[in-house]
Amino acid sequence: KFLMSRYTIIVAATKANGIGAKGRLPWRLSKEMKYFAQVTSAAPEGKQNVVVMGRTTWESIPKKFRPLPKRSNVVISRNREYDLAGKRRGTTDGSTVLKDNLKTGLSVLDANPTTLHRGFIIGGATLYSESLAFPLSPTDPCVDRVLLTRILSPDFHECDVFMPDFLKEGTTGPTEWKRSSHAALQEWVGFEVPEGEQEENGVKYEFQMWVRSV
Ligand code: FOL
Repeated sequence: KFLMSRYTIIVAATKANGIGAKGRLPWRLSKEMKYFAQVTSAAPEGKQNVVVMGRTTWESIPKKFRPLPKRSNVVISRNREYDLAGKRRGTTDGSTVLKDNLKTGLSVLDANPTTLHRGFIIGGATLYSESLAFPLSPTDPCVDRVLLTRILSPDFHECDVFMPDFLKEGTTGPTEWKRSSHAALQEWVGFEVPEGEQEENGVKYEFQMWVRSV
């Protein structure tokens, strides 16, 4: 194989890059969550996207929502005996596989190009850090896009997990991240997205897309 697929990180983060507190999301933003569901579910007829997540993120998703429906769920855990089956809801909607590292987790997409569409890394801190690190070899999978929902206010000081500051020079390799226009964001996701500052429950946020050429 001479080119591995490219992956997209999707994340909601405060200005200090806080993403979670006490094993859950620090906020409850239903429209923002709908955006997450719509972006990660949108695929051509007959295809599904892959959502790759760490074991802690899997456990943070309410049982009634996991596996995330209409998406192929991949959970990463070093524990090959991790009991996914015992912890998933009893329906046939959605599918879930366990992989023991990010590289093999992402290989699911390359292995099934006719049934799978896009690959999303949905967290948490460990997978965001690993996947933002520049690929060690040209045959390694890599992240070239971040769909960032920037939580503008309040600060959510209770956050106890953070994503790396991918916009700070040198933290995610030698390449430069550039912010896309709102039109480019909408074109990529394939539906209309509200532009500028949004507000829900007193929380202000903005939908952004960042890309790098790799
Ligand atoms: N990215 C963004 N932009 N916002 C997030 O909240 C987010 N959350 C995670 C990863 N990336 C994100 C990880 N945490 C669900 C819950 C927690 C979670 C991810 C997903 C979840 O229950 N999702 C349902 C939506 C249910 C609803 O509509 O309320 C889904 O079907 O996607």
